[in-house]
Amino acid sequence: MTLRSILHYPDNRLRQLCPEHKSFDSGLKELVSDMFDTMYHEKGIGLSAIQIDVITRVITIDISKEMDQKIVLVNPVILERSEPIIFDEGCLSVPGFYEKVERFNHIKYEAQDINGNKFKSEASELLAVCIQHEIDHLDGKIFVDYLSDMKRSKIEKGLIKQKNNKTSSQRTENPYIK
Ligand code: QAP
Ligand code: CO
Repeated sequence: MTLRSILHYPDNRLRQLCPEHKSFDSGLKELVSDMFDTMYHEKGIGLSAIQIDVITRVITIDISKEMDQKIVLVNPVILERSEPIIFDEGCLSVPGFYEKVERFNHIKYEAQDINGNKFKSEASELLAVCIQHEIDHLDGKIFVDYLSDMKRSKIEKGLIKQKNNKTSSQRTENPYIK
């Protein structure tokens, strides 16, 4: 069990374009294991490697209540998109803020699994939205980019304030807030 600290908006490290992931080895298994540990610990449903400062195209997802349906997507690509849907989104890198974002309700996608095998699949609703949200991270995008300047700056100010208000004793209670 290894928890990694999560980068928070507006950290510029979240703005990098992640390169294709190439090594399907024990290093990837360790990364994915740490990502699930961190994601479950923080009560998330999706996490991309860049959120823990690993700049590569790897995503973990689990939208099940029981937290027993792990999905790993390496180098995911969306092949087809359907009608739009408006979804209330949050993000582990934007803690405490949720806003409506327009996404696609149904997608067909391709990815590699943890062993490097290519597969195609489809997703709808929450899972489809989650995949789109996480692929955005791999391209340096965050859901707040879709909001009005006013909403985005409100969130940015709120998070900077949150960070500045943490004393060192509070910091040891929650190691994920820098
Ligand atoms: C992305 O987001 C997502 O603010 C994954 O205090 C979100 O796991 C896809 C979280 C919505 C589809 C719909 C956020 C946890 C988790 C917070 C997350 C928080 C604690 C967000
Ligand atoms: Co996110």
